[in-house]
Amino acid sequence: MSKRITIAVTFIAALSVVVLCGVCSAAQSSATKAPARRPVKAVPRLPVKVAPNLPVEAATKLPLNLISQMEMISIPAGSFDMGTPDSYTGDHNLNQHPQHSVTLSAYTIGKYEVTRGQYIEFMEAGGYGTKAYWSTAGWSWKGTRSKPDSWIVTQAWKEGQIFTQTDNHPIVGVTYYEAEAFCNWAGGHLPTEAQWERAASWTGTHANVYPWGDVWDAEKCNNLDDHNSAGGGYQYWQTSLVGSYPSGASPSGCQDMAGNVFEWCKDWYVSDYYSQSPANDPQGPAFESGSRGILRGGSWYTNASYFRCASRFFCYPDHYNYDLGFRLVR
Ligand SMILES: [Ca+2]
Repeated sequence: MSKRITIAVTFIAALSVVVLCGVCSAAQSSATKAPARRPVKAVPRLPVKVAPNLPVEAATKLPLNLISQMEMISIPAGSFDMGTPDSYTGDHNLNQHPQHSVTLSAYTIGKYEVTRGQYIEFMEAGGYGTKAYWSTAGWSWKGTRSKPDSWIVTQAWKEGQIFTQTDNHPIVGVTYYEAEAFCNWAGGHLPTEAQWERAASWTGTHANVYPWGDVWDAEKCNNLDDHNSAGGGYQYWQTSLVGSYPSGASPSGCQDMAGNVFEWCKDWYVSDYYSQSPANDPQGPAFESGSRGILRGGSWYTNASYFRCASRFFCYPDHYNYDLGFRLVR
């Protein structure tokens, strides 16, 4: 692209206030800082490790930096098993019961997480500043912002631990509201939880525990324990170029459903929703003041316990983080 917004600011000072947490301790601007909230989920305490500052990689692996080139996967109408069986008693199994059958209308979902290049296109087209693309709550939150607070090229998540984002890395540092506005501009919406989980897990007859199958394999996604130098996972503790783990694709062909970045879903979180949700095209509970958005899939910052397709996490919609992005549904 000939016209590009280039922001190459080392952001260590600004982000040094970020609480180290892979789920819900996102940086929050002082302008919108809310009263202190308890972390939603505890995360493992990580050992101190200094990562090398990678050179900017040539973003030529996949032509993903234009919205017109976004690859969408067609998901046919049908039913699938959503949630976690009662027999499962492992990590992060709360609020995923009962496992239940859900019927969805046909839809398409991004093969990859939305990239930084695609988000730049949205901004350059004027979408970020157009009220029509924002929810009422989102527009109110946006205020005078002209760009996300932390989508910069150089992500510094701890002093000495820095990684670099190219146009073909997933966008990070965007709130639920900013992800929602992008999707509206792109003619779609964030995945509902059901759409996300169906695309991540369903083989046609069986809900995989992980996108690729039922057995954890750290080399099939970008997570704390993988050693895939192509993806840049373990070596550098950073996002990877989208699509760097093709062997970890879901049965429907979506990539990085597990790992790389957590993904915002459209639904708002209520703990017992699965016991009352409609059987057809569930859209989640209604938004209320204090509602939290759903996150799915784990990230480069989390370990094995976060990657089951049925696992649910949640976070306030004005949070953003260096391991939090999203995917488009139309
Ligand atoms: Ca992901």
